[in-house]
Amino acid sequence: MMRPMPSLRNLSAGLATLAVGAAAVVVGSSAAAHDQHAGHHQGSGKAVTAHASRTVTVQVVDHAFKPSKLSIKRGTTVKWVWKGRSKHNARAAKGPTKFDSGLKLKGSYKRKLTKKGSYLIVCDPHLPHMKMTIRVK
Ligand SMILES: [Cu+2]
Repeated sequence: MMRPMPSLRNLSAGLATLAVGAAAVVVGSSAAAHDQHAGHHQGSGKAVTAHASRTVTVQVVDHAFKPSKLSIKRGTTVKWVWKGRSKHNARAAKGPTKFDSGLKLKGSYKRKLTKKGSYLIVCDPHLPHMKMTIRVK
């Protein structure tokens, strides 16, 4: 986190995006490792339960969401990671809750989905074809 990675800035946008993705994965897995570690200690059940929800990653590419269909449990966090060269957004056009990542070129956007139902996620600049569905059970 504190360590600057100046050499990565000189790489192509695609590689930089990959680096961002890799960094995010490192953060995610260290958090997961922490949770696992906590799970080995008896008596920390409440805290572990609170951290038990998982994260599912959706890649935002030119011009599609991958995967385009998700079926997840309530409480799962969906993380969209931008990988393309065009700006995209991830907006819940239909569903129990509404949200919008805003137009982005890189980086990521996370949303914890706590309400059951069917969500239609669209990218506004690339409608009608750039969309995905998420079913929260
Ligand atoms: Cu798009």
